[in-house]
Amino acid sequence: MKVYQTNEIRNIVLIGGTKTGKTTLAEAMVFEGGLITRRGTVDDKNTISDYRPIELERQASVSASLLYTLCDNKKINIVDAPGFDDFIGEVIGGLRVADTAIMVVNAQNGVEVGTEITWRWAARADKPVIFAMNQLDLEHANYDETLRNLKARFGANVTAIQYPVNAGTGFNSFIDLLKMKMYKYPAGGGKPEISDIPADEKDKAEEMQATLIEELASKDEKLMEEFFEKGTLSEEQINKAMKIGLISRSMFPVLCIGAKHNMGVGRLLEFIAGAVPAPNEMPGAKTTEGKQLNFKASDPTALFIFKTSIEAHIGEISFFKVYSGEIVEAQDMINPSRNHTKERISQLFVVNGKNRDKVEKFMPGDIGATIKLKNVHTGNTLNSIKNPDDIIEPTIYPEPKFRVAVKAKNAADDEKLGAAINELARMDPTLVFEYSRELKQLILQGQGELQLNFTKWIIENLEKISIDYLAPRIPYRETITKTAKACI
Ligand SMILES: Nc1nc2c(ncn2[C@@H]2O[C@H](COP(=O)(O)OP(=O)(O)OP(=O)(O)O)[C@@H](O)[C@H]2O)c(=O)[nH]1
Ligand SMILES: [Mg+2]
Repeated sequence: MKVYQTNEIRNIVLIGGTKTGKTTLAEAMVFEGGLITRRGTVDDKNTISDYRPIELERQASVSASLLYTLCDNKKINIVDAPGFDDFIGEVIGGLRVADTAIMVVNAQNGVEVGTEITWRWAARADKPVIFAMNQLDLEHANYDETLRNLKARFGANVTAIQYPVNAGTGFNSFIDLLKMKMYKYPAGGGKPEISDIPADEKDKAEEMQATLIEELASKDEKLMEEFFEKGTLSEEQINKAMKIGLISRSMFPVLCIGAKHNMGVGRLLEFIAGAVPAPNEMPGAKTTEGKQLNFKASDPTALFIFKTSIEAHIGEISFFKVYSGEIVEAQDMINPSRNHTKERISQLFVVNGKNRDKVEKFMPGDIGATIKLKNVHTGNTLNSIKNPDDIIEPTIYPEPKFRVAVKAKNAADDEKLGAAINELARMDPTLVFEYSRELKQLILQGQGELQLNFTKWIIENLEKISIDYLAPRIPYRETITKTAKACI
């Protein structure tokens, strides 16, 4: 595979409420880029992103997947995050390394609890947000109402750059206000027919475009001058202004999608390739000592491990983003957070959900994976030997909300269970594990019941230890309930 340079890389994370179509959209993006020849569906349990048995059983994502696609000579790395709030740690990890969040919204339901929660995390991470209004083919899909809803919740900077001509059953066309063209998709989706805007949509499209272009021009003084002179902006100028608006979070564009039928997906990719920031157009990482890492290829290498998972037949996989320098196979690295442990990067992979391909090198800003590291926790920094001490600022995760006591079914497994849970907690920072001397129980805490069920599934299926979850014991403490007089 070609080695992509920093300016040829785009990093996005798909976030939003449950079942808004993030995984379906990810599959369509990878398909559009020609990296898979058949589009799987969540309903047929054959997407490349939702592949863990528990995801197939529940038909929902429980763990973020890394994928990538190609468009206009750009490599677009995609983190497909789960929508369920229990897995918010996966959203936070994804937001940490992505340069832009794609907020997927169900056009029938509008803003949902998950939309609000993930919006807040995107704002906290100070990342650009693009709205992908999906499921426009649902019977009660209502674009105008959902757009009003988005503006009411997230501000007037939420701006339509496309609108559907026929939302609801039979949806197949939208008007693109940047291209001033109509995109019409064949039944079953695929390549659109791109044509002039029909006469009965012209007035509406022109009015919406005028507002949009004026708003874009306001992002940059020079563009504003040019806009007043010529009355319009070129595509290149539009992309430049859009990028300024995205980075400063003063423009949140809304695009039209029908992910299930692959409608609008190719155009979304083109928009990402042209208008969203490359990694080095966003602030780099800061170290705990205040040093700035700036995605320079000639600097010493620094990798940030944003996710660790255990995969059947492979073991532990570490997912990283390169914040400075280059990383090549067989490179020796140092982990300053684990007593300066030495780690050898034996193999490097580009990952597309359940598929992996070996590569020799990653440039700064890129996201990839490696295996067989000895002692690396999620959130650790791996440095080249030239800069062994830099620690990239850690990600802040929420406090646990839910707790259970854990017991091995077979007492002989107790020690193995302790080791396994410790390992899981170091991979997932939202899991907290302790032995309570007071309760004499192993206590596991997390974000919710579903997350702890997923943890149980890993312990039983991948670690091969049968366990029970019990209610934590109530601590017995003597309480003074009435006053008494003592005779001295
Ligand atoms: N009609 C219609 N259904 C869709 C569309 N996109 C997704 N779906 C369906 O919506 C359901 C949820 O899709 P997913 O892709 O799993 O949604 P998700 O956001 O990844 O879900 P979680 O990861 O569990 O939060 C599935 O049954 C999809 O087939 C769409 O554009 N139109
Ligand atoms: Mg999903």
